[in-house]
Amino acid sequence: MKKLIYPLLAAAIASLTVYAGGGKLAPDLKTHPEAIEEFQDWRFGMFIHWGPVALKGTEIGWSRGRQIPVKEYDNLYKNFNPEKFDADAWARTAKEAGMKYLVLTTKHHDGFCLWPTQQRPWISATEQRETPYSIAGTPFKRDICKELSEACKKHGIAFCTYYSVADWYHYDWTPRYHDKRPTEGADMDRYVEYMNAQCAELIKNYDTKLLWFDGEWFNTWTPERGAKLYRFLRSQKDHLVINNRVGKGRKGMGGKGWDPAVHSGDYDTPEQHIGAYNENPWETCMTICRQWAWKPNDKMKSAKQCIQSLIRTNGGNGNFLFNVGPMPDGRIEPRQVERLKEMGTWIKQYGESIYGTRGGPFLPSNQVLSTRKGNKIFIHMLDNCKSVTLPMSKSLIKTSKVMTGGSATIDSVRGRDTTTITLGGDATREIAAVVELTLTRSAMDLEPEKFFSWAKSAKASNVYKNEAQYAADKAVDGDPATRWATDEKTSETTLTVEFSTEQHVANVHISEVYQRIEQWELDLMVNGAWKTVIQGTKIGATFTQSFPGQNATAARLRIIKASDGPSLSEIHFGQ
Ligand code: FHN
Repeated sequence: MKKLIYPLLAAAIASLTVYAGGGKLAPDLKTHPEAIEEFQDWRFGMFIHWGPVALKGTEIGWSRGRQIPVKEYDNLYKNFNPEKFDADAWARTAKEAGMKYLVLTTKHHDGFCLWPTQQRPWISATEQRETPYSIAGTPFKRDICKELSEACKKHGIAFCTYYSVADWYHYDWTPRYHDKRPTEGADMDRYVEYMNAQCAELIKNYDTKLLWFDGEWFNTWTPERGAKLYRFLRSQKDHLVINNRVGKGRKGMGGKGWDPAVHSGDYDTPEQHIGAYNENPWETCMTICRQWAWKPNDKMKSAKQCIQSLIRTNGGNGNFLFNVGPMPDGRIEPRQVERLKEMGTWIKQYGESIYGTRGGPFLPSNQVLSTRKGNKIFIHMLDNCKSVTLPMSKSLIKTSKVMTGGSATIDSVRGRDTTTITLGGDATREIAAVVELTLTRSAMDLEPEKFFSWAKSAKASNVYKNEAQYAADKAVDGDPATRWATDEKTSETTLTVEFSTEQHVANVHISEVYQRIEQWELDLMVNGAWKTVIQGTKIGATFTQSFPGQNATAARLRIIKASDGPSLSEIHFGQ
């Protein structure tokens, strides 16, 4: 196979090869290899944000001192009595959804504990609460963590625990958040003792498989404390996975890798969007509705959005952690249970292309995602995508089958190291058609060629405020979460993509943001001259068009008319 990796992308990937585990502050502590492999094999999990705040239907933690006065929020537990809580029902819901792990917010930023911790928080510089601030102090009293960890075990779901570093209830945690209490005498070391003791309880009493930290972004939490906590946790249980929010290396919500100098943790955690393809383990966490905790009549994602988000995440080599917010009576909303069942129905049929796979070997595109396992590659073709040309020789393919039904042809473009899959009219699917390719060799060691992105560089005649984060290369970085943007009222502009080597180009996939483009043309640089191959009008969120193939060294999108500053999240070229 041709070396299709490109300098730009190779450098980007190399920079993400980072210290995992304890990071540079604890270089002797590497991520537990079996634990992280097991985590990556799970691919799909349930996130649960729950606590007494469900009584108010506002956001957990964040509504304390905002929509709900601090005193009222901190006393909600006295009325928290989720009589319909049924751990077995929750675990069954996760299992029927096709989920392999479950992460429960055992303590969110509001400090309330969903297990009968023995630790009593400090409520002033000199005074400890008489009793722990936990489920034991509610009318319900039962140990949610115990019941849920046992139900998970019964149903073969890995029980995992979210724990917030930030604790706005505990006097020793600063900074305060919409909370007028003084900070004099707040003692961070004393808080860390409290936190270590609680994490030790979660490990010892509930055998958590993974600690999902959060709330690390405050400056009172330091890289040194993160590395120390990572070391402490691994001393409690070596076969443990810990996310990168235990340290300080995370680069915002973007899941853009991490800063090795201040990093600790075993995987990256992009939030509320699909992370970019990454060799390192990562997981997107996302809400099924809009709020993390339960909110009456919140807007819920469609089955298509839910299933495609799972596919897109797995195609990028990530896990998908999907969040539900149970109601104050202890039930997960029936409509959310139904939506998860719809995901489970799809996964029951095509889970072979999900579980135990890794992303790639082809870079994610708007409509085509690939996963791989052993000597198989699974090509997911979304939104009724009809054809895709892959940068691999057909000679590598031993057999193929359309898992989702219908017919397909697998052709090699004469004299080229490429293979085109064309689905019959009976095979395209709105959510995803899945084509399984069985190779003559392992799919897992398709090293340099696995990135199917030709762009060496991209430039544009206009970039929004000339800001790097909106530069032309964001349209060819394979990350749907980034975009090339232009200044307001820009009605004409040009984006030019230079290929690293001459390519045979026969189709284009474009994903436009906002949909403002009204007239455009696509040119290819053929034998030193621009040749127009498409004259278009609207583009939209997922545009694909084929044209007679040309051998080209560059492509140019000339936007002739736009209603306002155009923006593209991705533009990909295929053979
Ligand atoms: O502030 C929290 C938020 O409430 C929620 O728990 C998410 C889930 O990852 N994490 C933080 C926001 O990044």
